[in-house]
Amino acid sequence: MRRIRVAAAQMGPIQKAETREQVVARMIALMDDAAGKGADFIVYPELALTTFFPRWYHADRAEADHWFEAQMPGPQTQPLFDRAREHGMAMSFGYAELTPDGHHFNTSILVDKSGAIIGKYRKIHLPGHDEYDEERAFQHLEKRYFEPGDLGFPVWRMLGGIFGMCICNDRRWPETYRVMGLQGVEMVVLGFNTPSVNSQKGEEGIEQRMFHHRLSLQAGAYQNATWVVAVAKAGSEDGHHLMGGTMIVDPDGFIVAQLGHEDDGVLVHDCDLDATRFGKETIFDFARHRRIAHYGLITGRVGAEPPPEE
Ligand code: CDT
Repeated sequence: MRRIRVAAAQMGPIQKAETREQVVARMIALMDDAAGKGADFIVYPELALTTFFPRWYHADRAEADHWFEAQMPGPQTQPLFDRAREHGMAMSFGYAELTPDGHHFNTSILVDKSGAIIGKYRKIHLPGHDEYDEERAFQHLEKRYFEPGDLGFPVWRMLGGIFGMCICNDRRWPETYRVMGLQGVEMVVLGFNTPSVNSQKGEEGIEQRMFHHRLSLQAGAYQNATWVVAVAKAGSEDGHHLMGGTMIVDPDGFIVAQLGHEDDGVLVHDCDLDATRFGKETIFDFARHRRIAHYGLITGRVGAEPPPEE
């Protein structure tokens, strides 16, 4: 048994006017709660330090730079790292990253229990659009403010296990999990900001969106025999509602814990990393069963190309 006690630290809404100091104080309160419950590892949402700013259009992209972190840890986030080290707790959280040479990424990091950043992931599947779209009920400008990630889907050894990260929309793509699965991942952690209504299809509401969320997580977990920990930023940010749905999925694809509210709160669960073994050694023993000679289109073709009509 290799038991990791994970705390999925859901965050309620972060309003535009909220400062980094206020948000970090909320994150520390969640961490203290998780520490009281004996957690080894705390996972926060995507873009945990700010409101989901890609819903706001700036004609001049540089005006959005104040949402980005040029340093990690920086003066405002250092207290979070300090508290994690005091608790001896590993952590992962998402933020908008501005690199020294001016690149912008939607990033998450993995921090070990000594407070050292041991892993970085930059979101690869960026949803939305890059110009103002008046057809949509609200904007989703991730393609305007971020570049696609350039680090692939690595995994890292930590706490006696193998961990990987992805971010929000990545969870809907089977390739995300499989690339990590091929490196033996035992726990995938991810944060998300998912509007509860489809901006291009008003009748697609929270029920359907929650179904697709669960479907994606459960399939990814089962097909790669890995734990999946998914953490929401939820509730109404300046009138824009994000769904909840913080949950933990086991390597058989079952939801073993979930939060039923949209506020700040921790969901704690003991995850046995050895529970990944059965699936990895039987039905999803990749070395025995995969047939890569037939998978070329997966990496050779981006969009669907149906055969010519007769
Ligand atoms: N943050 C993020 O990736 N959200 C997307 C919304 C998709 S609609 C453009 C998601 O997949 O949940």
